Amino acid sequence: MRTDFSPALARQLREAHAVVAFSGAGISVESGVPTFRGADGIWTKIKPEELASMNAFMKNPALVWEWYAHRRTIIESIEPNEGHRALVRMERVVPHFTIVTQNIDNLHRRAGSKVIHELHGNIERNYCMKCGRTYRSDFTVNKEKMPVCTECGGLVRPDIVWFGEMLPEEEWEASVRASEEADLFFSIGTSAVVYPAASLPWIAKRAGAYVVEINPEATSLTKDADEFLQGSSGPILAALADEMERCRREPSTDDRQRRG
Ligand code: BV8
Ligand code: ZN
Repeated sequence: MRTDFSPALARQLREAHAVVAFSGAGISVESGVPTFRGADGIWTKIKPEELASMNAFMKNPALVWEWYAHRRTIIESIEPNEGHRALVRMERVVPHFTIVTQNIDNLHRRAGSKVIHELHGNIERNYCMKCGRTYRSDFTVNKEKMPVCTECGGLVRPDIVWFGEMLPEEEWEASVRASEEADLFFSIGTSAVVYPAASLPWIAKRAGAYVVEINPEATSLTKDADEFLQGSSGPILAALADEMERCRREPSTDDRQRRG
């Protein structure tokens, strides 16, 4: 188990009152979900605008649905990994713990995290573009025709934020607020290139948070992070959670002195 944390990080693990875990596709790699921009990433095979955009959906909805159905089958067949579970453990011992995820794979929720802001939507949800009625992911799609709403005949689309689309306002504002109030901000498994989500680590840093990046590779954030823990997120998050649980269970030395 890794315990060689810097004194600054060890102090944060012991004392941080408000913590944000900002996650990207990398946290789900150990569960078997491909990333977007990595060596075998999704975007290496197809261009995002061909499938993850409103134009693509209007041009060929069945193709876009099939692509999401394909990703959904991958996601439904896998489990959260030790990284997702480590964040659940942290949430239990930190007074204010917020997950802000760019992922649409629902794995944080399935792992048991409670406070989650989904900036780019969730592959389990779909909605009617006309009346807003929501449909679960088992909503069957008539491949010949556009998927339509049983209530009003409107188009039904995945509840996912495509390029050029606004992020859900409440989720975005809550994420900015949590980042501004964070003592400790983890950026986990994200290339930090998709805006506005990617601006959150800098928002946190400007507001005084200790920013820790967890990634096997350096990213555009690495030079500005307070710490860069290089490696796969699962084992690193598990070791951080171990340390957090250990030092928050035992009273710290100054607690003992205070208690006399
Ligand atoms: C918007 C849903 C306002 C689809 C996604 C020029 C400059 C700046 C911005 C822009 C620009 N041109 C356009 C924009 C805006 C655009 C944008 O940022 N484009 C980028 C690409 C330049 N943003 C938008 O359009 C956003 N909306 O701006 O609205 C607006 C509105 C109207 C008009 C104008 C403006 C909407 C963005 C949401 C797009 N939707 N996904 C789908 O998933 O099907 S984006 C997609 O990228 C996913 O959501 C993903 O979450 C997100 C970020 O990717 P990552 O999660 O970081 O994944 P990635 O593969 O990149 O990286 C994985 C990382 O994991 C790597 O670093 C790797 O090293 C690491 N890793 C690998 N293994 C492991 C690991 N880490 C840990 N452990 C491991 N084992
Ligand atoms: Zn409808």
